[in-house]
Amino acid sequence: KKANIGVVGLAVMGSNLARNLAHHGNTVAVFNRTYARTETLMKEHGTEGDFIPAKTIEEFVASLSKPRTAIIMVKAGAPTDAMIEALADAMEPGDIIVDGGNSFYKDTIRREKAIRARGLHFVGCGISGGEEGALNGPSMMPGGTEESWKTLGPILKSIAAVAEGEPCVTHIGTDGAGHFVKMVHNGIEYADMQLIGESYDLLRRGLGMTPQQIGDVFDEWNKGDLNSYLVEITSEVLHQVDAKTGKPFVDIVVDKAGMKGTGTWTVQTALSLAVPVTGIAEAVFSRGLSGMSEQRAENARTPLTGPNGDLGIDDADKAAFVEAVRQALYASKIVAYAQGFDEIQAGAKEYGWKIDLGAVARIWRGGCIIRAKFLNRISEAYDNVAAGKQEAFSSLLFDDYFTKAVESAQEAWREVVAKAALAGIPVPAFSSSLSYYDGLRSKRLPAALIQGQRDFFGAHTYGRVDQPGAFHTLWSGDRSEIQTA
Ligand code: NBP
Repeated sequence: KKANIGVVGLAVMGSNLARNLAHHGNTVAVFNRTYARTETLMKEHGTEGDFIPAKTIEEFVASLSKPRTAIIMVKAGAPTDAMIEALADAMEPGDIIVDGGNSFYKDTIRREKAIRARGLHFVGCGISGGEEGALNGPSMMPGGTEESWKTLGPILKSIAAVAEGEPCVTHIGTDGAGHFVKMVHNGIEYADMQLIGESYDLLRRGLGMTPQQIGDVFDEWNKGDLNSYLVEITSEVLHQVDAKTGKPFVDIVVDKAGMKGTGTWTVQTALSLAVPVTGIAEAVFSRGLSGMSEQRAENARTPLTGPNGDLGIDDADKAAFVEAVRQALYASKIVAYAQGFDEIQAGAKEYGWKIDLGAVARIWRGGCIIRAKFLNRISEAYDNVAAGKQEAFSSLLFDDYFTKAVESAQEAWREVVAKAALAGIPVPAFSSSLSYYDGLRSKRLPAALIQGQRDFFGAHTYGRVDQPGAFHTLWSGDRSEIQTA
């Protein structure tokens, strides 16, 4: 018997994915550079389904049925390149190499081109959900050719998370489209986590609530519009008590946020595509600020002055402020997602991908870290446009549902941002999202003045509101205007 799918790289992600595949009736060829890992998988889980272990890459490829399909789950970067090369050498035209790691989409574009030139298919597939997702159902974002999707689609559908009866996987687009969308997914995850963090800070420092009490608030929030995996686990973390000290867990953790780079990629890419993803950028910057050890140590010695973080809200008014924070969180979250979808749209335009944004929102409803009820609203909005039931919108903020949601939340949103500023509590993601919203709403922006400055010092020219063309004022001469185009 031959295997219909193979997995290369049997560390935690690869072995969980291989087991998930085997649990769903696939015959799975498995290979790892160091054979001991393959033996461990067979010993511990070999009876869970049909596995074909291989000692060499040649043996592995020979055990696959055609078109041979193999998912690589090794360390990103050079190891992934090495395994792609080894597989391409051993495979034949028509076979399919899948990279399931967290690769940068530009690497995926490069690899796809090289592998296509050899007659094989290369699929960069974003996989979200971590170890748990790999084993029990991830959300998957494959790129690559339509033809490869014919073989790969049913296999991935067999192991994907299921949300409202639908598997959380869709063919995103050609070459690097899948990894691009996975990158933005991670960026949105950063923004979402930052917004939740700011909400916690406002309730903790601003209102003096305990982590337990705030955990209860998140439990409540999880029952409404904010229902999501991240809100759910936030409550779990806040309710956790440190066994050693009896203190709230959140108080014994060093307040320095780590990051592995996908958030940074999202922002760098957004900058190069000129898409303002302020929520994601502020989230990345805030993690950066938390890690500025030298500056924070200096502040501990000689504190910068300012208000102490107390919002000065009477007990009787605290519940109303908690509700205001919930609304501010919801409105800011809508902005962050709208910006993320803008980035996907800009990427699609730049690289010629046809990405179904409604389908992207749908496959994020299960298996992945940003799974949330709210994604139903996003998929509905894009689906309505696709079905011609609604006019196309340039930003999710102009979709009727979201326009109304922000409209009803905005008074609270403004109150929260203003009070946070007065109390000295940093809310970079809340406030930048609000500024973005107000920027979009503004009939006139100070960009006109900036154009004047640019023309003054660099003769960069400007457009006129009353006439087409490009103009320059002779600033160092008689200040008359000339038309340059
Ligand atoms: P690691 O990223 O820790 O990589 C370990 C695997 O890479 C082992 O199988 C190892 O083989 C293999 N490997 C290395 Br290292 N160098 C190699 C080389 N030169 N040639 C062949 N194989 C090599 O594994 P992981 O944590 O399971 O993650 C796998 C992929 O999944 C990564 O790209 C990671 O970014 C991604 N990931 C995704 C998520 C998610 O939520 N989507 C979570 C975690 C990881 P050996 O046994 O012989 O050393």
